[in-house]
Amino acid sequence: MQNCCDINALKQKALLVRQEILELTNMAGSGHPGGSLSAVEILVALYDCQLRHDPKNPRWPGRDMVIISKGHVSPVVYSVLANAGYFSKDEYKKYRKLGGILQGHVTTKTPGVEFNTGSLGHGLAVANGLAIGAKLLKKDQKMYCLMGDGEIQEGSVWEAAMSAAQFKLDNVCAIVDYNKVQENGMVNDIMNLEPLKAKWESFGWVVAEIDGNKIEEVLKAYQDFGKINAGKPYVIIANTIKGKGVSFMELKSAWHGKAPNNEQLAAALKELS
Ligand SMILES: Cc1ncc(C[n+]2csc(CCOP(=O)(O)OP(=O)(O)O)c2C)c(N)n1
Repeated sequence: MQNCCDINALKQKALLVRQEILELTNMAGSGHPGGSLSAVEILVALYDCQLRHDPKNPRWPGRDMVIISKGHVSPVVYSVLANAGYFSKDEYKKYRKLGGILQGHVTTKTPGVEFNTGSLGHGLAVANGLAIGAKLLKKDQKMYCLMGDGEIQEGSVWEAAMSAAQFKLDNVCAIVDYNKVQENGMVNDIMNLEPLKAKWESFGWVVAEIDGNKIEEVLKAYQDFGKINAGKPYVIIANTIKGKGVSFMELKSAWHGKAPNNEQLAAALKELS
């Protein structure tokens, strides 16, 4: 387990991760910056302050596990993992290249990635299975699952939500990156999720609803996990902004799956700094 839970240090880390998301997608000429930028604080706080893990020994049997169910947000995942020490940043050069360990959607080729994802809607069921396994083996392990708001329109997510409550999986923490935008437009226009908190509660979950781009709120939500949800699964509804930090990307579905060109990269980095 590693920790640097100083708020200013975490904010600096978040800034660095945002810069790397933009650089990685620019270098590859493709990728998913929008839903990566929204999830920065969620993953920085998780890996730096909450998770029991050992980047030098990614398969340590006692570790907590993270399933990146919205597997297209590989830029934020790779930046957070590299900065945690799972692998060298030299690998960035081969992002989205054949033969590299950093593929466009996350795979277990990458140290620190637990499960191949990309086809949306499956991660929560996987986290549930891991959580049941940990309970059967009487291991104190926690399972985290990051999902998108467009993703949770999938029916399979709600089957998994039901079963987590049925099996009393209080070692599962789902995180919904509620950035309000999916691939082709606004979530509310395509398939409205509201009332989202009441939906999860009615499925038997304990819900924390927060501003997911405020590191202090994200930390508090993680700290409550395991304390206030005895016998029930826990979900963090993280209200975020798609494209957070880059004004011309914010809340624009056009930046869901498009890389910035050199000019756009320069403008974005200038704004972030
Ligand atoms: C089953 C499935 N259907 C469609 C896609 C194509 N797809 C990739 S990302 C995406 C939008 C996801 O939206 P959201 O979950 O809100 O992601 P975020 O905004 O956080 O990036 C879609 C439809 C997919 N990967 N899997």
